[in-house]
Amino acid sequence: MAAHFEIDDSFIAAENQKARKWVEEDYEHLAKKLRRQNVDIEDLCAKAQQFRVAVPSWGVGTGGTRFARFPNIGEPRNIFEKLEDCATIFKLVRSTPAVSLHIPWDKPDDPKTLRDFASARGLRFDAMNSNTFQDQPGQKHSYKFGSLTHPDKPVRDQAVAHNIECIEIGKMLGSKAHTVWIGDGGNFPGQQHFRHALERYLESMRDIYDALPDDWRMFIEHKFYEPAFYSTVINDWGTSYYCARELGPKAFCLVDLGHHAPNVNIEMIVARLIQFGKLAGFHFNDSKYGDDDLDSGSIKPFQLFLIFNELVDAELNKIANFNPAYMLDQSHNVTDPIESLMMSAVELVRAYVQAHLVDRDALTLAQNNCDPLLALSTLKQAFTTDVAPILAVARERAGGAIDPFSAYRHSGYRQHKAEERPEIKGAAVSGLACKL
Ligand code: LRH
Ligand code: MN
Repeated sequence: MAAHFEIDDSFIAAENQKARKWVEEDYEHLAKKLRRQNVDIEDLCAKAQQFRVAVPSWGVGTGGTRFARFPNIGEPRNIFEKLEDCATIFKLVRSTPAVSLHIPWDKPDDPKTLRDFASARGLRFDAMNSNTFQDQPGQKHSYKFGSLTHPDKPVRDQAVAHNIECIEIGKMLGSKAHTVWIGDGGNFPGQQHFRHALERYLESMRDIYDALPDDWRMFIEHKFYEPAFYSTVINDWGTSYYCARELGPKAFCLVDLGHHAPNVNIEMIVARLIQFGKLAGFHFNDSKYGDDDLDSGSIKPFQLFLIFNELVDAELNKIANFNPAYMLDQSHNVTDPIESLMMSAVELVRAYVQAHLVDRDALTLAQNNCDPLLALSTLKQAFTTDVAPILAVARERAGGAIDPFSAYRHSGYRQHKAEERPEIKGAAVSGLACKL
């Protein structure tokens, strides 16, 4: 395999040299400010260094819409090149050592070779994702009218077998979780029998659940619409929660931020799932209207903070069964996917550290004294604290870049990849030609 350009540690060290002076000044200034609030900046820096979020293999290729996809230069053409790009993100931001794969888009010819390629770059594999929302070439039964809930048993059996195959591949890759999102639903009133469709879903999911190794978890991902435009079988957290309860202790509810109607109080759904011990974790992204899959924190940063406020409250109170898996699930139609995924990972660490800045005693007091504005301003004080120096120092101490954005651009990585990865005319990278 021809030499592949990689950003090396000496380049990152040189880039950090340019930025060190300002970051140390800002860090010292913030440390003084936080000391007045009896907060030790070093505790927050350690929290930032511990934060982990998985990147989606399908996120490093350029996404599109049903209208068009505008390929970028140096697009990854296979799972190995996708992992190269994931490794570059990890090298610069240090909080993304895990990659979430989608099958069959990333189906490896030899799982061991893929696992070794990943671990040689410090990467491991997070939750697996099945795909019964597209028909594959040569597939016996179409998923046009559904998969795990299809009226015809042979179609459901085919979909169950595919999910079990994903779990088998995941076992060889070291994954410990399996995410099931299905687009099953109807476009017209009367098309589906709502109760029977859900019964068929549970029947199929029980077969998949039984194939899970003891130390695995199953993540049920709900979505209020699309690709079905009238009814969706697993449309909201309530239905997901009922199914997770029905299936058993290894089943949990995954919250994709874009899978809710505009203005739904997602942080409250998170608090419920935490309280019920069924929070699987997240597909982080942002949106203004539908499942827009925009960069995390780019549209509603305060909502992202409020979600992490619930997560940190649970973490500090050692809530039972609280072990959320954090993943990004985005589509990058007009940006360099590596830049978007880096910046999104940074936004998650920012929200997490700010949530750790909340004065929880003051908040509890305000809540118990029915003092709404004191409660809100206690949250806002944390949300409006610029923790960028902490995030930068945490990255640097972990061997990453103080300023990953400029370091990446200065590296010319994308241009190098354009030379190494001549575009295959008309070939779309396996994944979502248009991100649903
Ligand atoms: C569905 C979804 C799901 C993935 C797909 C790529 O909208 O969020 O998580 O399987 O995107
Ligand atoms: Mn998702």
